[in-house]
Amino acid sequence: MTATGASAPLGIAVVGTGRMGCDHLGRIGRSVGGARVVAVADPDGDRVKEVAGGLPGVSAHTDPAAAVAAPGVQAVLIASPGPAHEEAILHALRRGLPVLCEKPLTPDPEGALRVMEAEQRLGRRLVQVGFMRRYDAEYARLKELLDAGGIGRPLFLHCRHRNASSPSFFTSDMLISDSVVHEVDAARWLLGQEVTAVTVLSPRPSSAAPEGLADPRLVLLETSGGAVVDVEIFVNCGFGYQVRCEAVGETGTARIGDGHAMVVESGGRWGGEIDQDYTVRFADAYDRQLRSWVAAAARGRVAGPDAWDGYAAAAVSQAGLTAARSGARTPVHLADRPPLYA
Ligand code: ISE
Repeated sequence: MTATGASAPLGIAVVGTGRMGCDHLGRIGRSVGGARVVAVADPDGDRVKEVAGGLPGVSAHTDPAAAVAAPGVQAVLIASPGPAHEEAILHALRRGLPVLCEKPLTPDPEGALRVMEAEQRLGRRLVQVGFMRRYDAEYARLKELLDAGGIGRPLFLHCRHRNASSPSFFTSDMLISDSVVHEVDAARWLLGQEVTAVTVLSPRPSSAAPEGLADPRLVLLETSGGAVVDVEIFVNCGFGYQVRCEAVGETGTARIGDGHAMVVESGGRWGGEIDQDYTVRFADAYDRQLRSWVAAAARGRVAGPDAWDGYAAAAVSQAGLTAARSGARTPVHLADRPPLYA
């Protein structure tokens, strides 16, 4: 506790100073109380020194383990590339530190199982996964409606996930493992069900897609409760960033993501603007996610999607990649859910 009696801000190490890492750094300084960055890590020594140089009192590291062990670190935010997540998480768990890890938790289910084994050895959950749509006001309202039976038993979720353009490093697999993974978690969360099978259909790629990128794709998810989820993933749609979800139930439908922000009527025309990027469309969700995590981490708790959610999403993604290659409906095989994640 500080002299004023206020609890001292939670000291956070941020691992990864790429686009999302720096977005979170700005968010911690701007929109989240009760937290401060005390260490940053990135394998690019020049970059991490530059980033830390703009943050008073923050130590710069190229080794995630050193950042996690730095003085004053009480929690770890991981925003490095997916393949690097597991190592950084295990460093934090060895020190008993709460973690917020950007999605995907790990690139494959085997890595997520190792994370869960480490938490089970600790006897408590410490890892939260960055499925931030759960903190979006529209998704939260849709979940509230479905939970209340507002449209009866859900039969379908029709999802549309569109990016204006994809980064140069984006691969056909990433449409599923890095993008559709959001709909996988959203469907599990909205419906309270697991995904049991995946089918992937790919039309002739858009002429706007980079050479060799299977873009767009249609991903069909079957659920343990008998619902069917269809996801159009289109990462070079050209017109903006658009995420929609329409739930169809036995007694009605509910749709989010129409982006009814300001509508301008002028000169005989009407129209609105479409966000161009996910950090804009989901700015509030990222803020709420981080505030919720900081509050829970300060109590040594996990309040949002946990390592089981990250594991389930990784298992569905792996089945999706298999389905994309084979063209066949591919079942999802999950391990038994440990009691720690009940
Ligand atoms: C990105 O990593 C995200 O998390 C965005 O929400 C998603 O729309 C985008 O396709 C991903 O690449």
